[in-house]
Amino acid sequence: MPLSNRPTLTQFLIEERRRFPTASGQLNALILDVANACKAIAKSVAYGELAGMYGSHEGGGSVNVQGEEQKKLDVISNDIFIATTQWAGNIAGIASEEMDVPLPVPQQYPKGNYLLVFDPLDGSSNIDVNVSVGSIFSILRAPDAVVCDERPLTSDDFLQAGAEQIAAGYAVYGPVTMLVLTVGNGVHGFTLDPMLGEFKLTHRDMTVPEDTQEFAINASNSRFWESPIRRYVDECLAGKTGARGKDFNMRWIASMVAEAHRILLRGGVFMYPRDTKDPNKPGRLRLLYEANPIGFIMEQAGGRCSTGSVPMLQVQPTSLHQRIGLVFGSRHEVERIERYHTEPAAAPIDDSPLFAPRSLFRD
Ligand code: AFP
Repeated sequence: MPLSNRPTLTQFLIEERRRFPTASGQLNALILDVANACKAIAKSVAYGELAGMYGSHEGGGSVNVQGEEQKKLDVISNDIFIATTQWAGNIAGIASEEMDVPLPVPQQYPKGNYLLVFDPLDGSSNIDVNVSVGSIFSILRAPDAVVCDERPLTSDDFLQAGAEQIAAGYAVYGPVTMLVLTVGNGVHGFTLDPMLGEFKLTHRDMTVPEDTQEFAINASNSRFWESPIRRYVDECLAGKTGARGKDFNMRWIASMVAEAHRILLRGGVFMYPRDTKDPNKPGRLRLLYEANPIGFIMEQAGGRCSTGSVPMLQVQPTSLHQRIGLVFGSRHEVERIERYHTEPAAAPIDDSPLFAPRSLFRD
């Protein structure tokens, strides 16, 4: 299709809104503000070292609430998200990976009907080595009492199950910048035209293939995995000669947005499961601004997202920066992993020293 015939994100959103004649327009306006934030971050990422974007915030030693080192671009991206979205009267508050507590909309701005939650730059430990990174966002409804100024915003206002999300999406800053969005009516991908500065619809109704022969997991954690995950990965590695009867390929970018994007386009399964590495961290990824938005996208694209045991979107959050085991991607593979979590009978085979790698019963 010629470039000029492709709808812009604005046109797409206006056409979507026609399905809801009573809608206020705040949601569309907020999504466009988020898209503007992503454009500004894409520009910063693209300039890289030319604009002094690489390296740690404040020369190192600066950590976020997760105890993770903050990169310069983490902080810049967070500031861009806030500056771009808080002024317009579309939101009542913001929560971010980079902020300990939620940020209410400053008094000088009107409050809107939504809460915005985001990871401003996922995969930022890859930024200095020029690997794809991204931004992830989730839009929730704000409680009426907060919108009407009857009470202040609290962290608890953000503790909504993923199924309550109104919209979610991510931008991936790769060889091209793309924005992938769901407002609960399928998943659609927009490519940034760098000359026009416009997102154009290039991928309508994205769907995740139900089957796959590709998986993604950080295998250096294998000794900490629970047995259902070890069983699944062992079976993938056994390939044609094992229980699955087919060979699998493996990918690990260590940038979840980039992995999600690959899986959305060609299938696959991503696992950052709950493990025993650190009893204080049940999983590495965060429920509200990583697992839930990616989960909403996967489910809307016909894929599946789970903690390994239960559907992600049904989990009731208990804290703002809660971590959780995350498995998502091609539906049949995620269902298989969920099934392995319900089949304790299968686990002893993995756990038995007799069947351990390089033991009597394994070659
Ligand atoms: P950063 O934003 O700190 O780079 O973390 C990104 C991330 O949470 C997620 O995108 C990756 O899947 C994961 O970390 C990879 O990290 P490890 O493989 O090093 O555990």
